[in-house]
Amino acid sequence: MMKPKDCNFNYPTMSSETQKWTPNLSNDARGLKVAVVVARFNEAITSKLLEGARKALEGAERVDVAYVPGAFELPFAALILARKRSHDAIVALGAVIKGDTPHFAFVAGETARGLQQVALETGIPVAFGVLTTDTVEQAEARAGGSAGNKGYDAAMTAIEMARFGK
Ligand code: INI
Repeated sequence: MMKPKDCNFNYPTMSSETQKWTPNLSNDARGLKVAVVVARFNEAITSKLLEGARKALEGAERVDVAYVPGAFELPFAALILARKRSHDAIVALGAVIKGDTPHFAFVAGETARGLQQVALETGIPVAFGVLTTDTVEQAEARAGGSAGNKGYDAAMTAIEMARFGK
């Protein structure tokens, strides 16, 4: 089996010899152009996620915010933006809260799948800042409450992935 030192490329965690692929783990948004797509469904929650994302992106060269009706529309909007190639990364924000119908599973699953597909097909990183919770209370806790702010976390991920391999 090939040992790390025999590889002709360097992978982030492989060895201290890494140069090109050492990840830049700085939280610094400077110089980055980032698009944030936000679902209006459960707006009381998603507006808090946006607040968190804006905080993480302070200092970015540009932050463009676009709104869509619900989480299900996030992949479409992300694809349109990614194809323009005007941004270093995209942050998708939404809140899918379980109700009494199977709708939740379809919306949550397709949103996650679609966002990953956009990233892999375009090469523009898409951070998944979509809450999928059983209750409104759980969503509130993750949108600036006791469990932090997943919008902030997603924006931090976008910053890291925008710099990945560069
Ligand atoms: N959209 C959400 O963002 N969150 C939800 O919890 C949700 N639920 O539960 O229905 C939701 N539905 C709307 C969906 O995203 C689409 O906008 C709609 O189906 C039209 O395509």
